[in-house]
Amino acid sequence: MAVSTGAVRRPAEATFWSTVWEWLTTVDHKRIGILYFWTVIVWFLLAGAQALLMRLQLARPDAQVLTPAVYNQLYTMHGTAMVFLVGTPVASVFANMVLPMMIGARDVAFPRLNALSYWIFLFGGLLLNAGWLAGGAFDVGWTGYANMSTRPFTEGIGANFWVMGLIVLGFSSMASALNFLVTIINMRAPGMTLMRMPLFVWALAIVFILVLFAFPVLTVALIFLWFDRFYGTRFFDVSAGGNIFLWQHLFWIFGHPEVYILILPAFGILSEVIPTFSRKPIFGYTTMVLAMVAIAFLGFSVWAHHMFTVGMGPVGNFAFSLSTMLIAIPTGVKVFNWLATMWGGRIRWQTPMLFAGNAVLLFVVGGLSGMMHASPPIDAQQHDSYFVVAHFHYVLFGGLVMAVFAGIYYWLPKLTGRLLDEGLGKVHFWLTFVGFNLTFFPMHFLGALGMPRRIYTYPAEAGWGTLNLLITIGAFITAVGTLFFAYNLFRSLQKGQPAGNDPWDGRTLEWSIPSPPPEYNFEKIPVVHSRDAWWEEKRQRRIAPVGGGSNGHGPTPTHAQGHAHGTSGGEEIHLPKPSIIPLILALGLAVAGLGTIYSRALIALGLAITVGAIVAWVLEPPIRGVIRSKE
Ligand code: HEM
Ligand SMILES: [Cu+2]
Repeated sequence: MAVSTGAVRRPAEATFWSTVWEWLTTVDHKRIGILYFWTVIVWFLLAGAQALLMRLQLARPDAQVLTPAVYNQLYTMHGTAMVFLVGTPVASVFANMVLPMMIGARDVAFPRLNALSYWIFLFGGLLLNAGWLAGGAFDVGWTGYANMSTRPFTEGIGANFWVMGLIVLGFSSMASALNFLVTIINMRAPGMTLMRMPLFVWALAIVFILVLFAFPVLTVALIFLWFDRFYGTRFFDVSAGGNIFLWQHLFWIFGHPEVYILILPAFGILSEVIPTFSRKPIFGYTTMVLAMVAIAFLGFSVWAHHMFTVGMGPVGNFAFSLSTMLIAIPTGVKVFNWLATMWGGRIRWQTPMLFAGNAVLLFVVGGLSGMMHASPPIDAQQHDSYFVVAHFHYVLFGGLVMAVFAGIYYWLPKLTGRLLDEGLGKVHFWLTFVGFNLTFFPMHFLGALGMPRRIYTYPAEAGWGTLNLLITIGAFITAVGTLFFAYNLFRSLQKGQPAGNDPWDGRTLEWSIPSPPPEYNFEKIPVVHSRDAWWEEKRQRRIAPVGGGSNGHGPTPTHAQGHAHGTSGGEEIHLPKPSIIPLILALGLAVAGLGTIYSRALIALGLAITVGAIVAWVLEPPIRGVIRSKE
């Protein structure tokens, strides 16, 4: 094939620094996906360690492991990190890892914007947590309720980092959402109509729409809070005509759609893993799509169920209770369809499927307790108790994180070319399953017994000691499971079995190309004739599922780069040019954010870097070369 510029770098020249440079400047969605992946893993481990510290303190009554001040910072930053640095980016992690391949595209619509999203995510996360180093982290809970978070109630610098960190992170989520929406709308392979898209792609498309509508509301709330803290406005101060409920409304108008931003990617993962391992097409594809659309719409009409106890009165409470209960219907449809997909299937209980089946089970437990506090009088009992802590961990850890584990065991081999170990995976699974339930199931009882959330200790007379001890033991069992997982990840990079193109007998297009895929994914863009495009193609050609990388009959022969065949046939493949500018732009934003806390000069410096980077961005050519596929 003809290479029109000499810019295609040969891997043989790679030194340590050239490799670092390649990662810093990469605009390849797969590499950005790997960067996202490891960053999220690190935040997950850190936030998990914070949870363990809290559990040490709560293991016994009247314990003195942590001071109350540190306990408050820990639950606040654990919750914030789990929501904004682990859960929210899950969509971007998996979108980058596999979405373009699933729709038969060579990359995302805007590769440099994609890199920018990642770098903003990295710097935003550091900014958010910088309070730990600057004298104390934020400490009023991940919900940041104003007035509590305004001065004089919270003077600490940790609050400033929290607010500014979240404002910066919002840009990352929104840029990523826009990029992937355009990618999904414009870059699907020929023949892939909307109703032939994998459900995972549908789930993410809906998530990204939710992000675009929900995050701006949070940003507005955060800016109000910032103005109250720094510039003397009184948005949340009743004595000055402000509104004490304004924050709660704005936060939850963002916050409830946010929980669907967290859980829909998990639904998407389940809808791919379950059919593959049940060897059946998904049951009720159309209803699955409609259910997700319904959940997304209804999700914007339920926010005040977080506020049943503030005194909205019976009409308000009734309306929000009703809309909340309605959401159970489409959610039930999805659970029913997953079960119906498994029904009668020849299920292979490999690690991805273990985690997927388990995610469905635990999500149902969390959904049922959610339905309980959808009723205002019941919520009045459960509000701010450990029952709520049990509920949202069942949804977020039991539903989301378990599904994410399924997705990692399933898809990471596509990117690294190496499988994770099944034995270690099963140990990880069982320790997590047992530890998780031991940790979070007893919390329902503690809540019913009256233990409030967000307390740093309790007296022995309360009688909560035994359950709390069990919970702490459970948490450490879960942690041991997580260590097995981390070990499995590192081990697979060196010693993992080669994955081959299609280790699971997959159904979607990413399994038709090599693992790891070439930079441009598809040498030839596939033509799609049905749902489960790759699976159908295999059935029609009677190709046996292949491990070991020798699947010669796929639509995409593997080697392409750099060989000059001199023919003019084939497709043109545009290779995007690596760029350092996204990193610099993100750095500029973070410096400006830091400046809003420390000094105006720093703001000016940050904005100067940002503007300079934007100008350079516009001037830089986006393409580094064009190659041709073989005819
Ligand atoms: C073994 C793993 C985990 C343990 C032991 C754990 C433990 C805890 C504890 C002890 C609290 C504080 C409860 C309180 O004092 O009110 C808490 C709060 C919280 N956790 Fe976890 N957690 C774990 C995993 C997760 C995961 C995976 C997520 C989400 C993806 C998550 C999200 C939250 C949130 C949002 C809060 C609320 C923070 C707040 O009240 O402001 N946790 N967790
Ligand atoms: Cu909600």
